[in-house]
Amino acid sequence: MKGALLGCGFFAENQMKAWQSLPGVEIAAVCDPDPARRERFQKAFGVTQAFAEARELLEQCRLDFVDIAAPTPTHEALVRLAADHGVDIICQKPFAGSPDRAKSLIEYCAQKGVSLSIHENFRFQYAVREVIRRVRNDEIGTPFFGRISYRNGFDVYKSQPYLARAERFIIEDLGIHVLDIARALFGDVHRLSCETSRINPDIVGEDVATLMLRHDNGATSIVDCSYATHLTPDPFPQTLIDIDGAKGSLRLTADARLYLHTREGCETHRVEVSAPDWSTPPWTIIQESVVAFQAHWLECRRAGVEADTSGRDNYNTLALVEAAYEAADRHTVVMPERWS
Ligand code: NAD
Ligand code: 89Y
Repeated sequence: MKGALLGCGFFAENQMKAWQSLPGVEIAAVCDPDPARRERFQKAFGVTQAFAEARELLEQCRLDFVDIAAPTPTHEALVRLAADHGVDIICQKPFAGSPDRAKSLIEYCAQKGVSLSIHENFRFQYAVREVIRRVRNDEIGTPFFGRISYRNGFDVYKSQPYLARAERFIIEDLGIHVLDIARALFGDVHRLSCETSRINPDIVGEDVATLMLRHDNGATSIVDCSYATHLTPDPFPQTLIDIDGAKGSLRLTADARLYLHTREGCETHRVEVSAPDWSTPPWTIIQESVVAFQAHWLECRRAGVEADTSGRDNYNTLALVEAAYEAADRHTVVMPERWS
């Protein structure tokens, strides 16, 4: 399978290395308006062709798919362009600036007969996958409560300086992943409330958010995120999870242990990842999840089925982000939009 990577920036490097580690797939071209970036990628990863513009790339290369790792404001135009050229699409999160824009992209891709999948990798982290697997396997019975928590003081602005300038920061950039984990565990959300704060005075957007969600299945979950929490050791980029179910409870802790409590007692499972040989701590669990997501996408593409994080599925995650900002702004409970 032949693909092209659109965007040669900070996160694209993980995607490139992950593609190179997977059998039967080749990144035949890259594209970035910044010559130094595209030339570095072309050289470092032995890519055949490099372009300044996606239009030129799509006109000249015969491809099966594009992998969009460019900044969010470019996603819409790149998705439409790729759909016009009849290639399948993977797009980084958040794939559109609003649920309405997302809906029009999903419909456009459907009209053009191409698949749209979203690079939503956090639910593919090994420890998170293990929690999801045990919940779906009914090991704790029907869940009635969850807390999905992401709190650290890591300097994310160093590698991603645009985050410090974003008016919408932690919910749109990071909370989107944590909300997606909540959906993967408990299903879609009927209503939510949210409060936010900005603790770091040097950034524009919110760096702390606390949400309460009521899921369709009756479970309540708390999703909380912070980039203003000083801890030693710093748990970045781990997501910690507590779930209580009718038959037992699960606790995913920062030492990569998963505790399964039932009436019979407690089992402890190590949920450490086997790191890709190119991984760069502390990013290891995220980098492994990039490989896992891309492997899942390839498997689905080969089987002709939708990826778990299709555009349609991710619409409902994006709608939670929008609802969270509305709830925080109006200090009220909001019923999120959903794909129908
Ligand atoms: P970045 O700014 O480091 O890289 C983006 C690159 O895209 C730059 O090199 C830029 O020159 C290039 N670019 C700009 N316009 C383009 C266009 N029209 N066509 C092709 N390339 C273009 O940003 P980043 O931190 O790598 O983030 C990129 C995307 O990845 C964002 O959507 C971000 O939210 C997402 N991201 C996801 C994760 C994750 O874990 N899933 C982590 C970090 C970033
Ligand atoms: O951009 C973010 C993401 O998607 O995962 C972590 C991150 O890199 C910083 O918040």
